[in-house]
Amino acid sequence: MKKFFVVLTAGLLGLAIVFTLTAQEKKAMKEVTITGEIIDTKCYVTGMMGGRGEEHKQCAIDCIKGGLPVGIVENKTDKVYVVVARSPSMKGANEELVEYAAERVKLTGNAVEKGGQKLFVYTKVEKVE
Ligand SMILES: [Cu+2]
Repeated sequence: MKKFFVVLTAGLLGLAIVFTLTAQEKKAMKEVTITGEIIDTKCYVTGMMGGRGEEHKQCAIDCIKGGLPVGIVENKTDKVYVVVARSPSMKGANEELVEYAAERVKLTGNAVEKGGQKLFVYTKVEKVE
């Protein structure tokens, strides 16, 4: 009986959380796929060595390996997202995405915006040929 109440309480709590999500948060939970270039956000915003593209590729590799936040510039909109992995570990996306530095990829996941910060929480990456 005690177990039943624990399960019931957990269920109600879950429902309460679902119903308190704002419309914007619900939209952010929808999985989308975006296409864009993998960048290191520091060089992109400072324009260091051009900040993106083929001429900046080695710099992007070094910066992403070094731990600078990895991002994506969406092709269609030029919006920039800092990219993080959905994985439950505390690891960032740098280790996985460094091989795509300055390349075009498709990222699947959730685009989230809060306090002016755009974040893309991805579950899948594919190279665009
Ligand atoms: Cu760089």
